[in-house]
Amino acid sequence: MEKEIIGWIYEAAEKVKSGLGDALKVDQKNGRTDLVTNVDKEVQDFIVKKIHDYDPKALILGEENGQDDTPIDKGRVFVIDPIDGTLNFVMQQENFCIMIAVYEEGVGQLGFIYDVMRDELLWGGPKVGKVYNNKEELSAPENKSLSEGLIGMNAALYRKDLFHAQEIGQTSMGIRVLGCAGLDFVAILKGTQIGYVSMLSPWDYAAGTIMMEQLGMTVIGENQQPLSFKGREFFIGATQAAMAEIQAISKANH
Ligand code: 2AM
Ligand code: CA
Ligand code: CA
Ligand code: CA
Repeated sequence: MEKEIIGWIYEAAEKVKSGLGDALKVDQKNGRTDLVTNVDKEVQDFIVKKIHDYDPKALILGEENGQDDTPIDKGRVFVIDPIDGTLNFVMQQENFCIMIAVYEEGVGQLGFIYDVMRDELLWGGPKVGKVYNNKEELSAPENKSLSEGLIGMNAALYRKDLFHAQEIGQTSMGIRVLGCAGLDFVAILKGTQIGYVSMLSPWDYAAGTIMMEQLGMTVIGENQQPLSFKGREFFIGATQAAMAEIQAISKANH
């Protein structure tokens, strides 16, 4: 299955790159900074068609095209974020990625995050027992504490100081705001960030979560509960040491 998925991702990436050369059709979703383009929708449709040619019974949970409320817990579910970092895609023509995850009966089996412009594919999970950066196997990052590393954050969360984001940031070596959830996961998987604190939907965190857990790191959702896979929620993903410190900060301030 993983070979097929990697093939679809590379093919989709070619469409994305040629889409960048054409005039993008950009629409607003919820306000002037929440955008969707024709490429987001076309890439999702393309991947969904490939999935259904491969497995007609597979279910789809995807950000675009009205496929955003499929339950995760029954059957084989493909979770798709066709372009993660759409605002970067429109404004920078880089720093965006394609993400796919596969869940079977609610268990994450495979995650894929493809940084299209850097040609960097992080993929893996329980189905293959490993995580790869292109062809190279990744080893588990060092279990660094919050004060030893950089932490990714959502800008609004930091500015409004929700969930004690500012104290978390000040305890760390510094915050990073990448505008693309997938790239925060890539940084964590490579060991250049110790965590990520944000407000995310299932397609934002599915692939990254599967690979983080494969490498011994942890994630939690709203109210220190497991991720719900329903709608947008508070998200923390971190090394085990940093997660304990972040949770201690949250509890101390309650
Ligand atoms: P997207 O580009 O696929 O929408 C930006 O901070 C990051 O958070 C991107 O990965 C973006 O994914 C994601 N995100 C999740 N919910 C968002 C929202 N309501 N508005 C903007 N970005 C959102
Ligand atoms: Ca979006
Ligand atoms: Ca996204
Ligand atoms: Ca998206």
